[in-house]
Amino acid sequence: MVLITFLMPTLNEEESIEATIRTIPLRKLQQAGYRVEVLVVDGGSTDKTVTLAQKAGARVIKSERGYGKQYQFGLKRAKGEIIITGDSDGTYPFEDALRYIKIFETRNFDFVTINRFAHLEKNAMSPLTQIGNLGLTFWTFLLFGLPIRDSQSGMWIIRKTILKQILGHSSGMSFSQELKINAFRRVRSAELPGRYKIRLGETKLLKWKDGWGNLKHLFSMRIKSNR
Ligand SMILES: Nc1nc2c(ncn2[C@@H]2O[C@H](COP(=O)(O)OP(=O)(O)O)[C@@H](O)[C@H]2O)c(=O)[nH]1
Ligand SMILES: [Mg+2]
Repeated sequence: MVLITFLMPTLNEEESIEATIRTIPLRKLQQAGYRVEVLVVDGGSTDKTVTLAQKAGARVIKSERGYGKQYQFGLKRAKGEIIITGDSDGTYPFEDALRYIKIFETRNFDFVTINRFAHLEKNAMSPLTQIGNLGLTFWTFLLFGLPIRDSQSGMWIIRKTILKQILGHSSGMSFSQELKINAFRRVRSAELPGRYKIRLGETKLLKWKDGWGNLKHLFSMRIKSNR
């Protein structure tokens, strides 16, 4: 029986963590013959996130703070042959996991990323964040030729056996684009359309700092990979 790990990073998400875990279609997946692990990588929450995640059935591990650091830490410790990721804020469609896994398996992908812009719910992303996202995606295309619509999506499906080939070095938000660039260059990858819902709780994104940081990261990655 294939084991699937749902992996989420958390940083003070007490308002959303339980609801997010509850969107994982446990029964449907089990009926389809899969086993499920829910893994939360906490970056030092000071609220009730950890307790609530455990109560909702997750295994919680603690790592250094940082979106990238937490993912590096968690991905290596995930037990599943297939890993599905997403924010712990209710925005990504874990409900649709079974459909995505079926596509992943039948088409024999190693890496899939979900395009949030395909079905973006009203008010789920501010106009400024949308512009920032599209700008970063455009530069990812110009610099790396990546044929995707959403370079900043945080919902990925990864085959554990190819993880080492695509893990980058980013400790912050640029982890997401680095992973995609590596994946599309090195393994069998695709982008599939998905939903993006209104966030529960407060955003941790520092729009200007993270946006600018990601743009600089794209250029520095480009320069390094020319060497
Ligand atoms: N931005 C950010 N998110 C973090 C960090 N550590 C964990 N996270 C989690 O990573 C996810 C992404 O953050 P979020 O505020 O939702 O960013 P957004 O989805 O781009 O608006 C959330 O589940 C956070 O709880 C961190 O250091 N920075
Ligand atoms: Mg989010």
